[in-house]
Amino acid sequence: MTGPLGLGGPADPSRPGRIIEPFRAVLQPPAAITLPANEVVELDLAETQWRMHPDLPAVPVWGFGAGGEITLPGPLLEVTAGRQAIIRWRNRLPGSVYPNDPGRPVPRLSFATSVVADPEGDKDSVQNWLGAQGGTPEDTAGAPIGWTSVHLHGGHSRGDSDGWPDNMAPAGGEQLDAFDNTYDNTDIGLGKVGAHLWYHDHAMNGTRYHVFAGLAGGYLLRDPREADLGLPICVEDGEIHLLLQDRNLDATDGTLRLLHKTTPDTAEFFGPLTLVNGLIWPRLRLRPDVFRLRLLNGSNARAYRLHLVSVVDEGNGTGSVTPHHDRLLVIGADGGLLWRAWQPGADDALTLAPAERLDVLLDLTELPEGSTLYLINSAQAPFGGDSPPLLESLLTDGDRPGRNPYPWVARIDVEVHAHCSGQQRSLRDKIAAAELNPAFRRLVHDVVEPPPAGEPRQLSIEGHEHRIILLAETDPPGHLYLQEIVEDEAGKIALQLPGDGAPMTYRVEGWMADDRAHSDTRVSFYDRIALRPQLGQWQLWRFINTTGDTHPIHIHQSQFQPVDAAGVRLAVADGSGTNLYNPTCRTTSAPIVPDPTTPARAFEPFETRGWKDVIRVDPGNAVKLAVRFDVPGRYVYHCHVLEHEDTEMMRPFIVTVMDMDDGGGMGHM
Ligand SMILES: [Cu+2]
Repeated sequence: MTGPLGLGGPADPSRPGRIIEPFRAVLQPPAAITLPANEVVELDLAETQWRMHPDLPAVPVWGFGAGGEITLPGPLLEVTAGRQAIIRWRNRLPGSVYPNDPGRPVPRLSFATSVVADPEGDKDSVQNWLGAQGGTPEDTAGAPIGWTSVHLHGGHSRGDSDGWPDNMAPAGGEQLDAFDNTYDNTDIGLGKVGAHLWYHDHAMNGTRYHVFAGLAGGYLLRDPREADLGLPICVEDGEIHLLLQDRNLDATDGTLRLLHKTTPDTAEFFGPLTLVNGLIWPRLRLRPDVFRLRLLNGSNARAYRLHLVSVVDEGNGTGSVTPHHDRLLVIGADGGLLWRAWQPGADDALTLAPAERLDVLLDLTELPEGSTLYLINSAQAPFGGDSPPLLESLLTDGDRPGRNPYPWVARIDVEVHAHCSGQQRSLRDKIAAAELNPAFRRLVHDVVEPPPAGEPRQLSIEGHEHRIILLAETDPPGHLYLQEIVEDEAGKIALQLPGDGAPMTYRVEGWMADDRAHSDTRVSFYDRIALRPQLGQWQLWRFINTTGDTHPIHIHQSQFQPVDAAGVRLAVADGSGTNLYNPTCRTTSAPIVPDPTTPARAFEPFETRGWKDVIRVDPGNAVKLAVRFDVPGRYVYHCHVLEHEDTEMMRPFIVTVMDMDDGGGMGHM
C-alpha cells in the first residue's frame, strides 16, 4: 500500500484486485427544497439504491425525498427565518419491527453489521479498515428497526415537534411537525443571523442504524443580512453544502452493501470511506473565485479536523503537505454567523465533532488553471481531542497506525471554465473586516471587567441555576452514559471544582432522595427527571467528562455558549488514570480534583463568537455552558456520538413555567 495521501486506495470489496480510487466522483449539490410559510410539505423516508462511486455498483440506502425522488443525503431544506414551516414526515420504509405480531412483514436494515474483536496490539482501530473482517452480525433485536422519529437539530421547536425519541412512527405512519424557525433569546438583544440546522432520525435505540442507513439532510435558515453582506446564498452564487459522513462497505455474501462495523468494547462506528453528499472522496470543480462552504459533520461518531493543503507526493511515503489556511475564513458555526470572522493559522484546523457545523469562505482567487488543493482530515478515530499531528506524517501514517489510515475528504480542482463560479476577492476582504453579527453578546458569569480589545460586548447572566452532569463509562468499558449529580453529605462521589477548598460529596440526582441503596450499575433514561429548568431562567450546566473519549454534547430547543475561555481539567487525586469515576459502586475511588499539570482545551474562536448547540467535552475536561429555555415542554440532551446516545448517554429535561425546584439545584441571584 502506498502512503495515505498517495494515489492508492483500499481494495474494492466487490471486485477483488481493484482499488477504490479517490477523487473519481464529482461533487453534486443536494436537491434543494424551499419550504413555503404555513403550508404542509410532505417528505418521505424510503429505501432507494445509491451509487457512491463511479466504479462501484449502487447499494441500498434509506433517504428522504419528495415525489418519489429519494436522495442521499436528503434534500437541502431552506426557509426564511421567522416563517413557520410545516413538514409531514411520511415513513415509507420497508417495514417496522412488531415483536408481538409474527404475521407482519419482517423488516430489515438496508446494510450489514459486523462485530469484530479488537486484534491484540491494534486497540480501537479495527473499524478504520475496509470490510467485515470476519466477525459476527450485530444483534439488532432490541432496536426499533423501521420506527422513526425525525428531529430538527438546532431547531427552536415546540416539544411536540421536536422528535421525542419514543414518539416513533412505524412504516406507513406519519409525523407532523411545525417549526417556527424563530431565534430564541431575541428579546434580550442576542439576535442570530441565519443558521445551518439539519434533520435526522432520532428513534430511541435506533438512531445509529437509521442515520447510518442515510436518514439525514441539511436545513438552512436564511436571514436577510446574509444577502446584505453579499454572501452567496445559492449554488449559482457559489454556496456549497458539504455533508460529511464516514462509511464502510462489504461484499462478503457477494452483494456490495454498506457495513456498520463495531467492536465489543468500542461501540462507536467509524468507517474508512469519507462521503461528501453521498459520494466517496469526491472532487470539486471550481473556478478561481471565492466560495461559501456550509460544512456539516453528519457522521455517527467520527470527528474531523480539516486542513486545506497542497500535496506533493513523491511516492514511497515521501513528499510534502503544505497548509493553505490563508485561503479560509470561518464566518459561522452551529447557530449562524459569528460576531466577526476568524482567520485560521497554518497550525490551526477546522474541528467538527459529530453534528457540528461550520460556515467557511474558501478563496481560490489567483490560483492558475489546473491547481489542486485537498481537504484532509487529521483527527484519529476514536478521537480524544489530541493535538494535530505533523501534516507530513499523514503521508506515512507513521505516528498513529490504524487510527486514521485514509485522511482524504475531497480534492478541489481549479478550472477556469468550471461550471461552478463564485465571488470576487473583494467579498472576502469585506467579510474579513465586517462585524457580521453586531447584536451578538458574549455570555459571562461573575465577570465585571469590560471585554478585552477585539472581543465582542458581554452580557452578564443573572438569576441563574447551576447543575453538574457527569459523563461516565462502565468498568469494564463499553457502556457510556451521563447522569446529573447533586451535593449530598452522604454522597459517594468526591469532586473538587476550581474555587472549592476541598472535595465535596455528591450523589446521583436521578434517583429518589431516599433511594441511596439503588443497586443498578447505571442511570436509565427513564429514571426520575432531574433537570426541570424554569422557563426563561438562565442555566449554567457543567459537564464533567470522566471517560477517555471526547463526547460532543447536544442540548435540544435552545442554543448555548460555553462560558469562560476554556474548560477546566480534572484528574483523580491518586493518579489512577483517566476513567475518573467507578460506576459499578457509583463512587469515586479517590477524589476528582483540579489537574495542575494538564491544561484543559481552550475554546475555538468559532465556539465563543457565536451560538452553539453541540460542544466537544474532551477527556478529563469540565465544560460549563450557559443556556436559557423559552419554550415549555419535554426535551432531551445527549452525547451526539449516535452509538452513545442510543445506549443511554441521553437524558430528558422538562422546561416548566413553575418553580419546580425541590432542592436539587443550586440557584442563586
Ligand atoms: Cu459520547
